[in-house]
Amino acid sequence: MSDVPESHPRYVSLKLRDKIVAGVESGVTSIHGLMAHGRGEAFDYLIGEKTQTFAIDAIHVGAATLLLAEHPVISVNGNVAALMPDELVALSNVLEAPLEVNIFHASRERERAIRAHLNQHGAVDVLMPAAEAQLSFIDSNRKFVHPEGIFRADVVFVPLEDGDRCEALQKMGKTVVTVDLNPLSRTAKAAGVTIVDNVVRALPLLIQEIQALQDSPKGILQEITSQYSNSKTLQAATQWICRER
Ligand code: PTJ
Repeated sequence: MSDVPESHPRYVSLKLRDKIVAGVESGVTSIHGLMAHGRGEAFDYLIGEKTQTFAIDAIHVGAATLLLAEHPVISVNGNVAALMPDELVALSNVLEAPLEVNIFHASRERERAIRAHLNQHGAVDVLMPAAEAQLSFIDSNRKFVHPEGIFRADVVFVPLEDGDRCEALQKMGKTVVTVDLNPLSRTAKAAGVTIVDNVVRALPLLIQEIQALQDSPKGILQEITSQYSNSKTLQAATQWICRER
């Protein structure tokens, strides 16, 4: 870890970089994760490094969607595991949804390192990809899933994705709730609900929103989801980024 002084104007951002670097060093995060993080940083800069209203609205809908799910599953890759292990476990507990390791850059060792990392942060059971359950419409390593996890899920929470699997999951009739700082990405466009925000800000807010909505009648949750348009959210985020300041 670098010794960034708290007084540094980019303290928060630099600490996040430290987390990703630590993730790479401990075998949790792929080396490619550094580039993905940098791309995220650039978009975060453009949205003012704050959770904007388009994200707050999507978090509200994402929470309702996850609460309505019969079999929600939380997909975990090397970046989100390094950044937010405690919050992933908290989300899994509040939703009573399993965490499932699913990575793009194939590595058995890294899958095991992610599981061990989640276990160290309190996860009891972490589902792992299995050869016998494969997603359709996708050729990458992400096609291998757990038969009782993503394979059977009706709603999958997929923070920080690379696009292909999100499209495949949607084609298979599953709903994807994602967090992606880039409103132009394939994931953002293919998902049912896209939270355009940094996962480090969005995840605590999503957990709070799920707690706030969890005793709501099904009809109220259905009303929340039925009024949502993901393309309008992406349009709002893109307009926000492009507007003159
Ligand atoms: O662990 P693996 O092998 O599954 O690999 C994970 C990464 C993220 C490396 C892999 O999925 C990948 O290459 O993703 P992409 O195609 O770079 O897409 C990542 C998306 O997440 C981009 O649209 C980024 O803008 C966005 N992003 C990066 N960091 C954050 C983020 N979105 C929200 N919060 C972030 N902190």
